Amino acid sequence: MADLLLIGGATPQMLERLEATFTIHRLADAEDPAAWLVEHGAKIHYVATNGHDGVKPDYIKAMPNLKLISCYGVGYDAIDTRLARAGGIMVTHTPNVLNAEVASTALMLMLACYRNLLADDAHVRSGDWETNGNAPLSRSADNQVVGIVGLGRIGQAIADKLAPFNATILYHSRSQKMVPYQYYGSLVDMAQAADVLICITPGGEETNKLVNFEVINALGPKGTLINVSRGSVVDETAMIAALQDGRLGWAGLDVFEQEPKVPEALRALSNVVLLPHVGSASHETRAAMGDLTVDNLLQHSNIGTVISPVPECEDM
Ligand code: NAP
Ligand code: 8YV
Repeated sequence: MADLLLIGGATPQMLERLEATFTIHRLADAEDPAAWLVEHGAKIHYVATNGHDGVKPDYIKAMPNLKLISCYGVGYDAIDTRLARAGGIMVTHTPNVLNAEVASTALMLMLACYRNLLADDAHVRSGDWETNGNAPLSRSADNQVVGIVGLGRIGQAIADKLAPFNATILYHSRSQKMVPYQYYGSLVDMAQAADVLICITPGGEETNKLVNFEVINALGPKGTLINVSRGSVVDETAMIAALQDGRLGWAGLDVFEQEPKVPEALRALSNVVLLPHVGSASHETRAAMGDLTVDNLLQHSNIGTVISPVPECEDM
């Protein structure tokens, strides 16, 4: 049986399937992971990890016989794919199986911001409804101009799910697509034209603080910022300042710069809805992600090919 290093957790269903083919080593069991890898790294042929933990570059270097890193998640910004590829290591991820779930999360955040979901829930629970009367009116989420930042697999699923809300869709990405939505090469211009921005690009260096001070100001006091991509995509400090002084209206966030740390200043605001990175976190979708993570490992172990390589490894 080949040796597999598990970085982070795995569901019981994933473990059951993996245990039939691999000898599993859990990095979490090592007192000193770096020291464990110095001693045992050479026998590891497979790694299963996730979008949060990834694989540190030093760990990749410590596994000279590594063949495949299988990531439980579509975002792989925590894995240095250039380093992996240079070492002949294939990297796989879990695209498509989570599109609908993450799109639902984006819409849930948008609706919660627009319709004051959290404040209205608190109004009932606190007894304010009974003692002080009806809650203030909210804003309609229908007929909005929605700017999608990153019209990829999930971005398109978000656009599809917005159709019944009669949204006008705008989008910004690196390249223009054959879609019936208006393309903006400039994110500032799109933010100016939109009521809502929904961020769903990958993380990493290229998109670091893509939503910056200028973009946030362009979205403006009546604007809503939804982020289901990576915390790094939004300048969190600039966003918090704008939410505090009214330059930005609302924010619905599933992701943060230093997860699971969320700044106290952000948690104190009433014009935000905050989720603990649960964009794909339903039983059904996580099971499908787990299956694909394991399928990639098993197929590689059996016949040397994979199902869903990351784009950087597609021609390997
Ligand atoms: P995808 O199909 O690769 O789409 C990514 C989109 O982002 C593409 O439209 C791409 O534009 C655009 N993009 C990439 N770099 C850009 C840049 N520098 N500037 C502007 N646009 C850029 O990926 P996906 O499957 O939709 O997933 C997107 C991301 O969502 C993942 O990488 C992950 O970080 C995040 N995610 C979060 C959760 C969660 O739980 N919150 C769950 C799943 C995924 P081009 O088409 O022009 O290249
Ligand atoms: C998961 C994600 O939270 O797929 C992604 O990119 O961010 C999420 O689906 C994560 O990857 C699971 O570890």
